[in-house]
Amino acid sequence: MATENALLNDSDFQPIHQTAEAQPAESKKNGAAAPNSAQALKRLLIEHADSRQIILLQDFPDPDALSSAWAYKLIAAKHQIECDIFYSGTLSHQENIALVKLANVPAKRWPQQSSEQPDLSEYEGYVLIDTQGTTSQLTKLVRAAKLPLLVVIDHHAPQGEAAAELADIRPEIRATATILTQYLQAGLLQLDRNNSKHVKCATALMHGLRSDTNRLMNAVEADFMAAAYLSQYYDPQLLNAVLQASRSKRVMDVIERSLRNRQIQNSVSIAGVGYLRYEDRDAIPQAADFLVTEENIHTAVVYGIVHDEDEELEIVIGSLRTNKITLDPDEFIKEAFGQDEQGRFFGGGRSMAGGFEIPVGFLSGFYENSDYNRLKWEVFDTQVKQKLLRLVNPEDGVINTD
Ligand SMILES: [Mn+2]
Repeated sequence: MATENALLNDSDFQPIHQTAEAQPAESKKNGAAAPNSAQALKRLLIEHADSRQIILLQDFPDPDALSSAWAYKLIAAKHQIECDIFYSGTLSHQENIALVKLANVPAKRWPQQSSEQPDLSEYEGYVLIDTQGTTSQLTKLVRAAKLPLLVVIDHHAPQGEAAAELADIRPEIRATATILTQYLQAGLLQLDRNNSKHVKCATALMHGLRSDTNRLMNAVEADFMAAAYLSQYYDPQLLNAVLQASRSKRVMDVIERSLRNRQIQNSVSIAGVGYLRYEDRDAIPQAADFLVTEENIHTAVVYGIVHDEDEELEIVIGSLRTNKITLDPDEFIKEAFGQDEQGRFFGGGRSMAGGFEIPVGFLSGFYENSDYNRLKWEVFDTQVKQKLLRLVNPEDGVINTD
């Protein structure tokens, strides 16, 4: 999965939202409700009534994607359109797992076994939500099956290419959940407080829009309006339960390792955490979030080797967090690790956060209790540290590997 797509899936790589000034003239300032797109969607659903659609999410779906897809599915069901929601990666963050379990979000992982995979010819077309297809491994499957792209609903900056029957892409809005809520408000589906599915979906949307706006800190007027609307239907206790989702012991162990292994230079905290399982990859950004809270530290970088048990595939994954306004995570990561043979950068970032993925390639393969694992980790650990410290501490250059 060490493709550029996998790289783009890390939430650290979400394209930076355009500022209000950079919007095209026709889109309204602060993303005010666009009644036309709701009506256009309604027309499309009427035209495609009585069919099946497949909704694709980014490989590591977040609450914004999961809740928005669910809202679309409920809206489409009113027109006898049955939607299946798929993603190809894993649910890693404990809050996402809790959201799916507690609220029964009907999203499924794409089966690895081809015998269990759905027959794509049964679908009339595919729908992209909270992505424009560049962050999903499944895009190539549906394209190969010649499924038409029916709808794109997203708030990331336009990625070009995808020609859809209906595209509602509004970068001025901070969450796709806001766009879906606007559809609900425009009458595409009347929520009912006595319908438990509706209440759960409204709760999921509230969670989605809160998490994409840093608990409404980065919200624009449209997001607040959507939250106000959802406040009539959502279940605050359920939302609280999702937010209280506790970290697994393995995630705690990774955080503990990062704390123990951290090396501090020039107010930068750097920690290698060794091997971790694919499902626990989200422990790395969580550890970086934690390390950056230490006194006199402005930036933290945490990395480890993630291994996938069935695929014998290993990737070095790292996350950067910074509070330093003058440090551009995108520039820092690109400068530190450079590009691969194809000219692709090993990582990048957005404001305050960045990440990188470096394939282990030929050296992949995890052997139980072997020296090989330890040696391999030492090599990668030294190399990653070297690259980072060259930037953090340009004078000394060479590092002590003790
Ligand atoms: Mn989003």
